[in-house]
Amino acid sequence: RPRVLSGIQPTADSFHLGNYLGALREWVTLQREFDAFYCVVDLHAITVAQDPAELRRRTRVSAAQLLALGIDPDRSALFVQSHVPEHAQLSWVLECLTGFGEAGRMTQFKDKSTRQDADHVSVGLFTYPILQAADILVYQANAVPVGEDQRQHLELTRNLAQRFNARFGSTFTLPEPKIPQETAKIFDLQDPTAKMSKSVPAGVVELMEDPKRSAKKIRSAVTDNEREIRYDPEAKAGVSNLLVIYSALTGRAVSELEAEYAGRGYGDLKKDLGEVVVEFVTPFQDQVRGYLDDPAELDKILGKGAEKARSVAAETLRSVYDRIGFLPSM
Ligand code: AQP
Repeated sequence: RPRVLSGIQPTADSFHLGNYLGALREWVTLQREFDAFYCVVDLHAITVAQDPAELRRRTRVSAAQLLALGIDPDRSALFVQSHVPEHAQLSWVLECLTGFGEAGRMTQFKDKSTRQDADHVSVGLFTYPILQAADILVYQANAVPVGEDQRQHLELTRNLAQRFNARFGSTFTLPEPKIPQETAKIFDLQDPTAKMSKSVPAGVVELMEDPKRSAKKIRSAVTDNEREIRYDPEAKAGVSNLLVIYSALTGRAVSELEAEYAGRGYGDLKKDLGEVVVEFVTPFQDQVRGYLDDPAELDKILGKGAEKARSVAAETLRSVYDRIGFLPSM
């Protein structure tokens, strides 16, 4: 079966609606057709400072959320990145194939590094996309479900795979990004021209927050001075973002929603979408709490996932080490 890999950082108490609609929803769907490897990327998390106890807690919270969203650990390998050392080992090899200028062109690094002063920006943040390439290539993944913001990193991954293959012989599968069409980029509710992002948490709907708070955030979403409920991302970014979220959570077409809300006010749309979100997150949160009530079981699931992942990753690393000329260890 073809393989799929994706990861998410354990850097918040909750995933947000952008993570879910841009990527995680697709993770759940793809596990039916693909041999899936899904990880909580704690190595990526430490590219910015983390409190150790918080990181450990959030790693479990992240895994619990993935299970509650429908990742089936009997089907997919669900694991923690640091439990599979081959990610970091392959990353080093790929770093040695990456040009400094090439890494410097990554726009996410540029965006994130300009938010802090230079002494607080780690070298790890700079090499983050190379570790991400290793995450993907070590499983020979065919597909990578991610949001639009990851497109450039996927391109780097493909370039590194091609470069390695050209220099050392065909070794890596070239992965394709799987970026959803409608929900590739969910926007911030307070600034609908910016990506919904936990780093700038003005208008972010968190899946684990009090559902009443989410509904309130949606009711106070920034829209525009017109009255018409119409999908037009250029002229009506706020309303269009709400329609996309509504459509994705209910499975109803945007055109159907436009027709239903024709002649009605933004207040109606926001109130109804708030209810849709509450209905979605309430049972989800109950399930997450259920998984967190039994951390030993959760750790067991993650242990099993890591074992499965490691058997695949170790094989790739062995062949990489051999091709680059490392002496086999006896
Ligand atoms: N707003 C978004 N719309 C669509 N997809 C999104 N993703 C993130 N934000 C949006 C996708 O979520 C997945 C997990 O990404 P991550 O581990 O990089 O998560 P993150 O970086 O912690 O999430 P943020 O909020 O984007 O944090 P910052 O701002 O710190 O980078 C990825 O597939 C991503 O595309």
